[in-house]
Amino acid sequence: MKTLRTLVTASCLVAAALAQQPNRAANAAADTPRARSNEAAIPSPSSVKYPALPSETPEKFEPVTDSFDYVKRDVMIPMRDGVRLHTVILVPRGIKGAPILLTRTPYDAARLTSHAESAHLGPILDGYDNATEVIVEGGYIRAVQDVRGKYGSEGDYIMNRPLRGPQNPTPVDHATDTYDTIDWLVKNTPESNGKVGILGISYNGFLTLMGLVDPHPALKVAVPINPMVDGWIGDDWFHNGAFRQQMMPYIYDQQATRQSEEKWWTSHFDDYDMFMQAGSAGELGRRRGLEQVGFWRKILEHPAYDAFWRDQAVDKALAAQPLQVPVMVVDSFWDAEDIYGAIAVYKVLEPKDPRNDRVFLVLGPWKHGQMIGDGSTLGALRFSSDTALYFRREMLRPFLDQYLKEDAPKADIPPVMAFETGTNTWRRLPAWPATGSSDSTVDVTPLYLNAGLKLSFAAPRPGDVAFDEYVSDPAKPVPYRARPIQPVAYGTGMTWSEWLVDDQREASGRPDVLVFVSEFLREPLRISGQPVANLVASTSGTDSDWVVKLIDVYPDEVAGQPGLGGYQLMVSADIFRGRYRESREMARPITPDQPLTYRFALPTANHVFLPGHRISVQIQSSWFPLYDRNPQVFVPSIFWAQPGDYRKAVQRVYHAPGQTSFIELPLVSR
Ligand code: PG9
Repeated sequence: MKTLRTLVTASCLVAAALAQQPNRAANAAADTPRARSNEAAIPSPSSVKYPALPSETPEKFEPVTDSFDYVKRDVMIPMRDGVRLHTVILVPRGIKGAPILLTRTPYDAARLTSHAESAHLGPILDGYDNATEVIVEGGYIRAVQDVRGKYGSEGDYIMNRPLRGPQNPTPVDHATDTYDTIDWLVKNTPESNGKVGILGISYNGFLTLMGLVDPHPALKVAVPINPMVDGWIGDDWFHNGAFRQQMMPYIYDQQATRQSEEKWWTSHFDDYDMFMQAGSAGELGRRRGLEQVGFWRKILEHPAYDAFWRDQAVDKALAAQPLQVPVMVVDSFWDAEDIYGAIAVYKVLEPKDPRNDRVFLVLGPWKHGQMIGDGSTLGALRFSSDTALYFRREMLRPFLDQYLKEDAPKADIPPVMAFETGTNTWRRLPAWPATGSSDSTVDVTPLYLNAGLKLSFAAPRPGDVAFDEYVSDPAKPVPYRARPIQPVAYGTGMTWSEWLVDDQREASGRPDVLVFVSEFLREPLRISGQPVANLVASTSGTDSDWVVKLIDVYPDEVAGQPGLGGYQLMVSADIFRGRYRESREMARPITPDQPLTYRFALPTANHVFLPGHRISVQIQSSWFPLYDRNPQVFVPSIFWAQPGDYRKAVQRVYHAPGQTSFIELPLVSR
């Protein structure tokens, strides 16, 4: 046996040699004759003869998990074109005859199923896209799969891969991938009862909807939550043609690399400054190399609602499909990302359900995805109960059980469960939009903009001042929230997802925001459905954006919650890019100084303006930097507007007989 001395000498020799070993960076810099001569003095590890000191890390470590209450399987499921998709399957230990709950995702299946290192299923699932109580208490097998081209899966990634057809000439899409996945799961999961449910939020909600096209017979139920449905009209990429440039980092992170390890970088604490410095979204993308990414090139090529967007609108695709699977569509009133999708898809599915027992709708007082978290509050709003937990326990769980478990009772769920904000009450409704009932009617009622910045149900009278005006200056666009403006991010302290309930007082004091206000309400005023903006407006420019916000103005003082005194809650709001006034498919210049009508729907609401409150409507021509600036001079593509293109414009909003501006309110009168 080597004496200790020998061992010590040898190890000192090696340690000394290694200590002189310059690091790789130093190596690169010090590749000089002197350094090279040193190299000759340093023995290569393989030539040093010294007693073994074996590695303490085993060649292959085998976790011992037989104490876990679940069995985790990492599998590669073959699709019909040979591409294999990475899927994590979590089987509660010892379970038999259990249904499978599937979520397909571009956001890393491994991450979504390892929120903790735990011997228990609950903690590893706690987090995005896992309604944990439902899965664990419901005794479900959980399957989460990377879509093709992302993370552990093979194949090519296409953002929101279109269905086979004009935008997808290949024989595969998310419908076929879902079918093939379900087929494999029910054949290779002996613990299952052969029934599969699919659910997901946002992009994963889009993927849930894709499973409804030519569905596998084992697919028994689907729950699309806040789904991406139409990226140009009202979901993530544009709203009525105005580009949501704060989504650029997402595109970069999502598509630069398969593992999404290449990340967009920060350059300003205030996103307002970053986007202003670049000038246009196209220029910002160019400066950051975003044109290497296919989806960004497609966005640049398709600023209008052309076939590229129309062909992949999910509501239009599903309208052409028979309904074969029961669906619960889940919507959030204050969804900062996909506020359009759920209602759009519900509108095409509901007519396929004449017996009112296959298509269900839940409308919650939530931000994007909040229904799987805590639903007690949102920003300054308090809902008197955990509305999200109530949804999971009293709606989602019984709905899934009914279709996935042989012995489950019929769920006691009406066709529509709509939370009524203002009164903080769940309403059980037979249809949506609410069409009234035995003791109520819903009438579309114009709420008019009037002279003196008044709002009233009385139309303007002859002789009233005909319009109000403001100057819209692209050099000082209206911030969509108080500065410094955070990026679209979700970590601790990041409040992007709550911005729709920011206090709108912040904007109301600006000279380039018109603010119309009603009298104090003496009676509750209920709206249930989508308000529709009808503006008669002119611009001195040849292009323009119009932002319309319907706002609940709280009393000057609110007992019990002083911070709500005078609070201006945005109940429903959206933007419209004027160049698409005549046609979404074709941008056209606006005739300057010509009062023209702009009509566009605002997001769904189910809200009561309480007595003592007032109704307000704010109008402005920028919502920055969430939306890119309109140069207010018609250019071929706003993505490439040049600094000299951006011009001030005088905006006029008319409220005169024959030129009335109003909001169509879906008024519920009891
Ligand atoms: N729909 C969400 C999103 C898409 C694109 C940009 C930002 C957010 C989501 O899938 O989470």
